Amino acid sequence: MAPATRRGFLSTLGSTAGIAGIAGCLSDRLPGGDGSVDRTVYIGAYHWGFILVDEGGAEREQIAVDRGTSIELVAFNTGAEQAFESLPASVRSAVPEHHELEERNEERIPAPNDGDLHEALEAANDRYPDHSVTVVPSGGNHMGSGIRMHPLALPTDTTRPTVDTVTASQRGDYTLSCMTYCGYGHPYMYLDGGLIVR
Ligand SMILES: [Cu+2]
Repeated sequence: MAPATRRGFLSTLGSTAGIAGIAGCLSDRLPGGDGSVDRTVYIGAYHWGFILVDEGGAEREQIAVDRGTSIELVAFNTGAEQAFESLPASVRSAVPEHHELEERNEERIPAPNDGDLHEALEAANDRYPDHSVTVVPSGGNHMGSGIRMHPLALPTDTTRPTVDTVTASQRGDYTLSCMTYCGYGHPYMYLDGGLIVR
C-alpha cells in the first residue's frame, strides 16, 4: 500500500460528527448491538500493540467483566481504513494518532541491533500489514480455561471489523496476543492483562 494512503484514516481522528447517532448506527451495523450481549469491547491492532476501547469510547488499559458475561469483541486493524471508518465515532476518536503509537513502541520495544525502530516499523507496514488477535489466559498455557479462542484475522484489506462473541467463563487475567507475524515487533505485540474476569 502506498505511504500516502496508508495512514490516511488519521485525518478523521478527532471528529465529533455523528456521536449522537452512535447507538442507532451500532445496532444497524454491528452484530449484538441489539442487546444480545452484555458488553462490547473494541480492539484495535497496530504495529505493535493493541488498543482497548470500551462502549463509552474511552481507551482502557484493561477491561474487567463479571464471570458469565458475554462479550462482543469488535476487532480491527488500524490500517484497514474502511473498517476503521465503519466504527462508532467515539471509538475512532479514542484511537491514538500514529505518532503516539510510535512513542508507545519506543517505551516498550527495544530497537533492533541493525537499525532503528522507525525503519523497522516502516518495513513492517509495507511487508507485513496484517495482524490477528486471540485472547488467552495470562502467564502461561492453561488448556480449556476461560476465554481462549481461535485467532480473529485482522487483515488491512478488509472493509469491516472482525466481530466475535465470547463468554467469560472463568475468573482470571487474560492477554490479547497477535498470532500473525507482523515484522520486527511481533513478539511484543500483546496486551498483558487486558481483560479481567472477576
Ligand atoms: Cu501483529
